[in-house]
Parts: sequence; C-alpha cells; structure tokens
Amino acid sequence: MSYIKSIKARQILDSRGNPTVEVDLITKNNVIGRASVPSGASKGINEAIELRDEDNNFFLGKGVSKSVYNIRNIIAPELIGKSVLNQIDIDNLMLSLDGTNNKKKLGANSILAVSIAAAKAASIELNIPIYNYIGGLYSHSLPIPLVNIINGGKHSNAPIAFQEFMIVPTKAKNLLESLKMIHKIFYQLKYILNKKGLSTSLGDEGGFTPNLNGTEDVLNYILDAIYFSGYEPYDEIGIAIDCAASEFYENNKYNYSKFEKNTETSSIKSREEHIQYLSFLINKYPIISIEDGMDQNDWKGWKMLTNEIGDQIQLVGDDLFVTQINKLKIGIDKKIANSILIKLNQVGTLTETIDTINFAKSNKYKNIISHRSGDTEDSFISNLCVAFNIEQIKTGSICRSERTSKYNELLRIEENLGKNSHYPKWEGNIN
Ligand code: 2PG
Ligand code: MG
Repeated sequence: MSYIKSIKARQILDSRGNPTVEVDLITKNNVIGRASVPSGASKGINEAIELRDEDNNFFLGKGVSKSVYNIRNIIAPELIGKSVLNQIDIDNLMLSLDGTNNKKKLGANSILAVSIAAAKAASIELNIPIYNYIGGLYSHSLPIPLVNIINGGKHSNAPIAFQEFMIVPTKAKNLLESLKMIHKIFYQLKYILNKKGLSTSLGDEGGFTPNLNGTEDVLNYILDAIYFSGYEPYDEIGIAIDCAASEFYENNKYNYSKFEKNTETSSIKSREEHIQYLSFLINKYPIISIEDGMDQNDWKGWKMLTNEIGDQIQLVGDDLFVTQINKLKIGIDKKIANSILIKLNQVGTLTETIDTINFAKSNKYKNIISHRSGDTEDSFISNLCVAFNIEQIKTGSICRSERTSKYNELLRIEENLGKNSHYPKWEGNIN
C-alpha cells in the first residue's frame, strides 16, 4: 500500500501575480505529487468557492493563507496514513470535512490542490503516466486546441465585449501540425496589427488586445490573418468565441457598451436582438463554436439560442453549467446547449469533475477541458484530456509559459504514445 506520509501547502503566484495554493503530497516511499490551482476572472456565480484572505494589507486581499492553513491543519491530519491510490475516498473525505454544498468552509482551492496532488503522486507510485492512471489503458487521444488570439471582455482593456476569440485547426494531422498552423496565423495577425499601428501587447490569456472597432472588426482581422497565412477558413481553420455574456448582461439586456465605447458594435441589445446578432455572425464568419453566448441565469435565452443555432454549431455552457452535474442535468433535460466547458476548480475535486465528464459523454454533450485566465505552470489538464480521450482543450494563446506548459505537456504525451496516439478531426457541424 502506498500511504500518504505528509502534505505540504504553500502560497505561490499565478500568472496575474496573485497568490494561489500549491500542494506537495508525499507518500511513504517519498514520492511527491505537486499541484497548484488556477483562478478565474469571469467567474460563474455558482462556482465552488475559492477561499481568499480578504486582508487588504496582504496582496490586496488576494492572499490564500487561510486555504494553506486549512490544508495543513484540517485536511492533512485526516489524510495522513491513508492510501494515495484511492482517489474517490480521498475526495469524499475532504467533502465531508468541508460539509458545505459549495466548499466554502475549506475552500475549493484547498481541496482541489490536494485532490490533484494525490492523483499525481499515485501515478508516480504506480510508475504509469498520469493520463493512464486516471483514464486506464484506452487513454490515447489528443485534443484539438482552441487557441486564443484576441482577448476582450474582462481579460484585457481592449474595447471588445466578447471575451475570447480563438482559432481552431479542424483537420490537422497531429498536435504539432495544429500548433504550426496557429503559430503562422498568430504571427500573421501580429504583422497586420503592427502595420495598422495597433497594439500587439497581450491580455491575460496571451492573445492580442488591439483597439479594434467592435466584434466584426476583430473577426475581419482574424479572417485576414487566416487567408494571408494560406489557410482555408472553415475547411482548415474555424473560429471559436467565448462571449462570456454574463459579464455584460445588465437589467435583462445584453449591454455590449459596458466594454465597448464608440465602436461599431457598441449597443444595448434585447435577448432577441443579441441572439439574432450571434446568428448573423455565424452566417457571415467561419464560427464553429460559441461559449456562454447567453447569461448564466438566462435559461430562456439559452433555450432560444439553442433552438436558433444549436444544430449548426457547438454551443458551450461554461458559467451556465460550472462543471456541476446538477446544472448540466437541467441543461440536458431542457435541451439547452450541446457542450460543456470543464474547469476543475469550478467544482473542486477530481472525482466530481470525472463524474461530470462522464455524464456529459453519456448524454452526447461534448466536453472541452479548460484553463483559467489566472493560471500556473501546472499542466494537469493536459493529462485529464488524454485520460478521457476528450477532443478539445481551451488553454489560451501559444505564448506565455502558463499556457504553453499545457501544449508542451500534450506534445510530450503525444510522443510518449507514439504510434498509438490518435489525433481527431473536428467532428460535428462546421456551420
Ligand atoms: C472562461 C475562462 C477561461 P476565466 O471564461 O472560459 O478562458 O475565463 O478563467 O476568467 O473565468
Ligand atoms: Mg468562458
């Protein structure tokens, strides 16, 4: 048996310079599983609670010393001596120690750091890759990346309401070829922006943050970058958008002007007008996926959007489902959206995340594994993708190390799998 000998917890910095939790879980054989947790900016209201110190004299209230304290003094004493190989027991024990329905007592950040560290330590104990430990012997498929190239919304100060504009190689033969295509388009876009005298500085997820004239201007620049790189829109490269609509939903309206001042698309739209606009966009541009097109509480709007375009493109629930099975169940019952974004820290344990992934799969909803806008060098999500042969990953731009750590881990996994690795083509409707 591989027993847990000790658990160390500390504060480290995430990609925005804010403190976050890192855990080293050490077994009797002196194997170390290390994990750190990311943090969102545009959070869903139903996410599991991230515990922060709220002491303005320490990292502007963003310290996580309470979380570290909880790991050291509440979680560790209970887990020490237990087998590291029983992930479900470990996670359930932490759930019962917390005892709340949103992990507000111990903090989802505290619980998740330990949960992932345990899985990593277990895989080292067994001397098998993390993806095999979690997923079993049939874990062999790499995900298609949805790569962020323009950051708007809460992730930058660019005057664009929609939060993320991503490009998606739909028919590459492997991950490296996907990244090569993305690289070409990314630098083509940088060249075009530069030539127009626009900023090429980067936002929170490593995409550009130019002062463009609203949504269609952004999409036109991206389309130019795709064409000038020699690729066919739709056929070779699709566009994915995360509207993060909850961030500009105010008084039952979609208020683009919250982020956009004096742009061509700055406006306040009713639910119907907003849906019509999204529908117009997917007809004009090679958009294959829209995430959080509607506000997290606007179930009526979500239903209308799904009826309108759900059979044409991928509609992803992020803030809507918050990786939680009970929320996803409502969506499935009401036939709302057709895909779910998976973020471990929205729910807080590996076991619950796997439950949600499996539930989505069995109901034919697509899973997309995701980073957070504040992230760390931890590349666990890459292993989670391969563990369950999940076809898509969203982990930011191809620059900034907290983003590339995920792509680099996937490249290592692809190499490790060798001739048994599978790389999917984009399935489903390409608009
Ligand atoms: C999102 C995420 C990740 P955040 O909305 O999908 O891109 O952003 O981590 O800020 O919630
Ligand atoms: Mg989102």
